[in-house]
Amino acid sequence: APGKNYNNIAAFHEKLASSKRILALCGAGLSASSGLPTFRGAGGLWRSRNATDLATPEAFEADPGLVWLFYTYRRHVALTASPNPGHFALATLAKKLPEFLCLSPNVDNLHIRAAHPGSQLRLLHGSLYQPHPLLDPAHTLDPIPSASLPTCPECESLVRPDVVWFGEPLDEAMLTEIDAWIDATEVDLVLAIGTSAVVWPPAGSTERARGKKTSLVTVNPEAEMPGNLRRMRTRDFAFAGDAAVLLPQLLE
Ligand code: BJW
Repeated sequence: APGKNYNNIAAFHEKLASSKRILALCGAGLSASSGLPTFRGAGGLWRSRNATDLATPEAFEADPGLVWLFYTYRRHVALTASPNPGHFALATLAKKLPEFLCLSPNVDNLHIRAAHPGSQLRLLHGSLYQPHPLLDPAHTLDPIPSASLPTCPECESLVRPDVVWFGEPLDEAMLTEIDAWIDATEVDLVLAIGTSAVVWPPAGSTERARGKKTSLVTVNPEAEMPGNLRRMRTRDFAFAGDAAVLLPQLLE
């Protein structure tokens, strides 16, 4: 059950001030305030299709053109968006605290555009801006008329975005390194920001980092949902609202 100070900013500031090792897991909700749709809940539809259904190898196999359009749309929306005060607050915390590690499955590049130090950021699900397989500039790409999409000159498979789709493995070395970081010394604070925390392995990292003295802090408009409150321990925090508004207050 939550303690009586579970949504008290002053109590959180006290915990933050004494925290040396902090792990954050961000989610699509962090970028929601920048105008980027989330995957689940309102805004999870693109042209009447579920965003989570399109982010699969099966969808790419069945209709590569549709999936290309979806990612072209996503790149466009991400490029016209800007990092919000939540991204900047996390970047500022990273510069102040060398042992702050931020895990983000967001592929929109907004952490990088907020100048979050790369050594304190792990992009779990890749990037919207990276083609895969990597294209050697020496090779020419197939043109993209309506009927044909680019393929790899080496292996002839369709070029696809270098993001991790459902059922695909995350970078093994990255996961090993994140686990080692978590296991090295107990993490004081785990921030779960704008994430439904249902997708593994990202959700597993927050669980793994929850030691005996660790406080888990949820920042989400749905932070006070009964299920979340039930799972809370007395030293945990839950702040209900917009990450772009709350993070600058919480991390100041
Ligand atoms: C705000 C806000 C505001 C709104 N402020 N908050 C059963 C059990 C356990 C695991 C599995 C299982 N069945 C299958 C799996 C594995 C699967 C999985 O986890 N599935 C679950 C859905 C059950 N995982 C995988 O497949 C992963 N790979 C893997 O496990 O590989 C194993 C393997 C090993 C060896 C060989 C082969 C395989 C890969 C997962 C990849 C997910 N990819 C996507 C797409 C990435 C590319 C792209 O962006 O297009 O990642 S799917 C999508 O979901 C995206 C997100 O990163 C991810 C997580 O979503 P997130 O970030 O939590 O967002 P939402 O939309 O869910 O939530 C938004 C939240 O924000 C909400 O809570 C709002 O309330 C809140 N919010 N506005 C703050 N202003």
